[in-house]
Amino acid sequence: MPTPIAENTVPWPDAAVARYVAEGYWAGVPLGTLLQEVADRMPHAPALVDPVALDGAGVRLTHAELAARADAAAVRLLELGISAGDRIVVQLGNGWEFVVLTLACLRAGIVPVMALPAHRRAELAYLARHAEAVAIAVPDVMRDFDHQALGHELATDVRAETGADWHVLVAGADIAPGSIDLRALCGPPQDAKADRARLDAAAPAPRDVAVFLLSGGTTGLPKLIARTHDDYAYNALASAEVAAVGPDAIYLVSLPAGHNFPLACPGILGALLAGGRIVTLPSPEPVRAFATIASEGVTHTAVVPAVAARWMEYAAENGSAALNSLRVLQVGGARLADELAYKVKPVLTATLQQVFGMAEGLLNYTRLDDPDDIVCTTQGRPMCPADEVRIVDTFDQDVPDAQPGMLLTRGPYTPRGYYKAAEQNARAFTPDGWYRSGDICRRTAEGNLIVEGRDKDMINRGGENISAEEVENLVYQLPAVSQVAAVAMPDPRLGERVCLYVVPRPGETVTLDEVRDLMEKIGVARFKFPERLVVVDELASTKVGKIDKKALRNDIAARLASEATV
Ligand code: OOB
Repeated sequence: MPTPIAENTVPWPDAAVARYVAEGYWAGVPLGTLLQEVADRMPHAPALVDPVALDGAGVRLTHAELAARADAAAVRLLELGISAGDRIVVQLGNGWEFVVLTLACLRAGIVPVMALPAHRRAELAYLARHAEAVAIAVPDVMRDFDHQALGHELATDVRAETGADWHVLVAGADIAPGSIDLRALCGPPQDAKADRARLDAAAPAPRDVAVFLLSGGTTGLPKLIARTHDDYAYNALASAEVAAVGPDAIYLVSLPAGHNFPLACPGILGALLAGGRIVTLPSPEPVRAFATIASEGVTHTAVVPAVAARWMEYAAENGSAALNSLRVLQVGGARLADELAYKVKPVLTATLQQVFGMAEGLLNYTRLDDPDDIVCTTQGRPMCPADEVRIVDTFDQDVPDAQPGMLLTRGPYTPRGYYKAAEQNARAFTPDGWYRSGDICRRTAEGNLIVEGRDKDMINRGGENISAEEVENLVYQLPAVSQVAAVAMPDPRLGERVCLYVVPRPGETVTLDEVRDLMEKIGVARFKFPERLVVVDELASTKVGKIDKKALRNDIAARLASEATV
């Protein structure tokens, strides 16, 4: 039996709970019930469009159809023996199966662990163990990778370790023996009324965990963030309001759907809860994204800065007529350069909304009616009046406005600790529950935040956060490596990429190919693979003897600059 989730989560203190309830941020209704209520109010309104599903035939569902399928899928999961409180690792591409399965989990109180399509054996095995998952949901094959085969390898390992039953749910046309056909599981209901009655009678409690999000994390292994129904519903609903996502909104999901940003900021959940419609695409690649925005009349979408830049290049060449319906372009996940921000409205004709958020909770948005200079030079301000933000120095003392410092935060949708991670919690949270985001920010006189840098040892590759320590630990498995440091190198397209500094053992050599081959063999997400390797005799160190990453970052930036000028 998996450990009950509550045993490993850090609750909000009673006084905070009382405040969030009294002030109305926590509505006390589980997400699945809220979604049902929307379907009851507007059953015939379109809810979900997956234009590329089923070999291009597409899937279109109204709110009533989507809710009924979610219920049917929930009951089918329960009948497989998966119970409320159990965890399922969800690694699906963007598409209707992801949405139906996620809503099914919310209805049944089964907790999805939101993995990314890029994750491979190392990450998935870790997530499955750490969350004590009872199943994994994967595509058959995606981008030439056989996810179904890997799912079964994991299942074999887990069954051998725990002796427990383990399910591999597969979305695709090619269902191997032993897999469960996710498309059938997410298909139309047999008896919608009975499904609904059964689920209504056993709805999860509003303070129960609804989803596990992944933290980019600064330590070797990713951490799980337990988001409750109450906190995540607020997250999605308040985001919908700030982004003006209402019943007439058509929201395009093209970033990986398991990310907090496209999932709930306002994303899939916010658009559905507002009575709007979502359109899913497997990627934000501009040719299909532009065509889909035009054909589906998309009004809102979310991208990372690297994608915004690509869309602007594409629009400069092909015009922006396809984007006529697009009202709001949210950009977040990594710092958007001011120069690029100023081009969004002229080139893409949509209102820019900067989003500085984190899976740990706090969301900052520029407001749609902010003056251009605020929208284009700041990363916005907290979404909720009850969000608490402090900008502090290294002694945790508040710094005056306009001075850079480290951002600490607490609030109604920012949990007070990671799941099952007491040791990391002691570092990532203060004793009185402030989350140390590791971001270096400045607060303007109007209360907007500007992200100036980072105090955490991570690399942000086009919005994907990579822990330097995780990469270093992997590289240390090469016997020829004496010392290694992973640092961010600047990149015009992605913002940053992973660069390795390596000191080989005497008489040994280490190459980039060897490192990448090793990571491939272990089975690590490709976005974490270093893209440059610098061999050095020693690593610069600080006065206290730690590796001087700042010096290394400056070194690689200088090397790149001098290469660019030759
Ligand atoms: C979003 O969430 P995560 O958890 O993948 O990454 C959070 C971290 C932040 O702590 C910060 O370091 C960086 O990503 N970040 C930004 C940023 N948005 C996120 N840095 C500079 N400017 C921004 N606008 O990335 C995320 C979650 C919800 C909504 C949007 C993004």
